[in-house]
Amino acid sequence: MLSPRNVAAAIGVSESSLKRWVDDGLLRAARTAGGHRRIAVQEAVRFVRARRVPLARPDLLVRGAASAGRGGVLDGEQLFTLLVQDRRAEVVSALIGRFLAGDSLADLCDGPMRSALARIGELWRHEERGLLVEHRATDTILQALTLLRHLLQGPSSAAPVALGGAPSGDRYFLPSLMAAAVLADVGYRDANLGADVPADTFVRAIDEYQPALVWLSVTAAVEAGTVRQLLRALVERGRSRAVPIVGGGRSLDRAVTAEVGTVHHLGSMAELAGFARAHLSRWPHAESTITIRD
Ligand code: B12
Repeated sequence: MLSPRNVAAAIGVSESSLKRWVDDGLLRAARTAGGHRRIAVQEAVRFVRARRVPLARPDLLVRGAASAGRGGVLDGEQLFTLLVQDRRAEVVSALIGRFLAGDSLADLCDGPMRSALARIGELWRHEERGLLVEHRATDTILQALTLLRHLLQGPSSAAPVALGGAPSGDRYFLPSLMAAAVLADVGYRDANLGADVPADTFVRAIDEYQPALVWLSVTAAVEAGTVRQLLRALVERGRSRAVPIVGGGRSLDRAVTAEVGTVHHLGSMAELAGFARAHLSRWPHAESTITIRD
């Protein structure tokens, strides 16, 4: 929880202006036992993003978020350089800076993160250090995504659940983590099962979480039969409650999703966000309005 003075200094306005925004209901605050206003970091972040408020001192708002918070550009090329040079703190602060400047999580994933990782994925062919860089970069992106997720406003306990992961044999955990973060940004309670999920665990999780949406991300070259079987099991499990199954990832085969049918095969995090937002807008009446191809 932050004091009005801290939030005011982060934004670069006077404390009295900030207190007025609170009193006018623009910024939600709690009161301490002594009657002092306290603002949750997530609420301050929501306010800054929604109103596109330029930040004077983002580091006061989020530890580690530095000058990039003013909205400097971050393209795949710059992120690639920072990752190769293992400049972790700068990667994290640059990504958080873009997020605070109003970029959606989906834009960050499909943009700089995807393109920097694609270039890093080519290094091992030419350089001995390539694999080392790949492992380090994966961990750095993981740290940034984890921090970004903490900055999102937690969904209400009534929010629908989105559940997903990667199939057995697929050890890539970033794509599924990205999907989870993007869906949390849209307003779902995300239940990320992560990488390498056995099919029966996936099905059990559907029974347990009763999700409103299920995603499957396939990055490793998993056997088509494994993916087909898993998708069939997910479709079958979700059918009674008309739960949409959304598939994506570089190795998800269009022929397989077409064969299984009723799977929404999408190509990016932005498409996932768009689909999920439309689905959420129909919630809690989604059951009667979602049509599933058979
Ligand atoms: C990090 C990485 C690794 C890490 C994985 C760490 C981990 N546990 O996650 C390590 C070092 C272990 C690794 C190992 C290997 N890797 Co590797 N790896 C990568 C790398 C650099 C990034 C992968 C990643 O996380 N990308 C981030 C994701 C989010 O980006 P994306 O896949 O493009 O996903 C986008 C869309 O597909 C979509 N999307 C993804 N999921 C979903 C889900 C839904 C529902 C929706 C709607 C959309 C969606 O949105 C995303 C964002 O825009 C890629 C390069 C690349 N281009 O991605 C290579 C890459 C995947 N690896 C490759 C290879 C060859 C290997 C190795 C065999 C050899 C090697 N290079 O070391 C081993 C074997 C791994 C194995 N057992 O399968 C190849 C795959 C080639 C192929 N077609 O099979 C790639 C493409 C590199 C290359 N160009 O050669 N790798």
